[in-house]
Amino acid sequence: KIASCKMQIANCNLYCFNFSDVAKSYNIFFFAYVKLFEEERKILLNCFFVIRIDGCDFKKFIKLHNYEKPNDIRGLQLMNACAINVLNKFNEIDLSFGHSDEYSFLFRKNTKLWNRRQDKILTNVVSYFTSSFLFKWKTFFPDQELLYPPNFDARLIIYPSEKEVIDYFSWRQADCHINTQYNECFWNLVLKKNYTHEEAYKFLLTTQTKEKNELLFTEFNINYNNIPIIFRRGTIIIRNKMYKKNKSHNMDNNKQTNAITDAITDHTTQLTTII
Ligand SMILES: Nc1nc2c(ncn2[C@@H]2O[C@H](COP(=O)(O)OP(=O)(O)OP(=O)(O)O)[C@@H](O)[C@H]2O)c(=O)[nH]1
Ligand SMILES: [Mg+2]
Repeated sequence: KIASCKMQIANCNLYCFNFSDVAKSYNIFFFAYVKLFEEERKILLNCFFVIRIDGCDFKKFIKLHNYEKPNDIRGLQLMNACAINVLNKFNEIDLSFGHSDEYSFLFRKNTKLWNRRQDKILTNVVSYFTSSFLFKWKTFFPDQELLYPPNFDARLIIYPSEKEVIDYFSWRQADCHINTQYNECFWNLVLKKNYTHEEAYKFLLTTQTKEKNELLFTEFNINYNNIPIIFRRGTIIIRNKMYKKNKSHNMDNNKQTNAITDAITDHTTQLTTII
């Protein structure tokens, strides 16, 4: 492929002298060699893969669009609606998990979608999520004008077995819990005790989980465990209509995904929808 590419580049150099003539002729074959530079990456066969999308500079987006602090249920419901849209569009995603400005989508091991072309799958998922976000904005924020178009980044991570997939989602769930606990403390210090952002940040720098819970309880009369589970643990959306927690899945083609879902929902995550 490379040799043929080089040959065509050499040929192209020869033709450079007559470039305008060639261009005039609109002969596509003179230019088509540039396609050879394109790379087509395929996702490793027989592996799970996760696509994680994340809002770009959402700290700014959330501030400008007057999200409630520390958590805005409208924002999470909008993200969940976009994720359901994605699951409805791409039927080889079996499970997804989201919190804050991020969502992760788990594709099944034997996905055949677009012959497992990585760029095609990744870009379509993130662009569909983003267009859904714009499309559904007014439903969840009827009184807030969308001031500029938000964008999301995306990455695709390949996992060879159920263990890594379960650990991946456990990691994102732990991240959700740590961020929620931190933000709850931070915004209560700022809004109710008039700390500056920097003071609140410095105050929380050395506190551990237990101390944060005590702070919330003693200073603000907040029992962390009473904060809605959607904020503390995020949201899971699963596809399988037949799915029943902790039941055997003999009738099911997707035993692996069900095992993963069982393991993840054991963390008492908010399970929003089974579609
Ligand atoms: N007030 C408020 N903030 C939120 C809410 N959900 C997410 N955030 C904030 O959104 C930000 C998301 O974190 P990041 O993704 O690390 O930050 P980012 O600004 O998007 O930066 P990049 O992802 O690196 O581009 C954090 O600052 C969260 O506190 C919400 O419901 N209310
Ligand atoms: Mg972000």
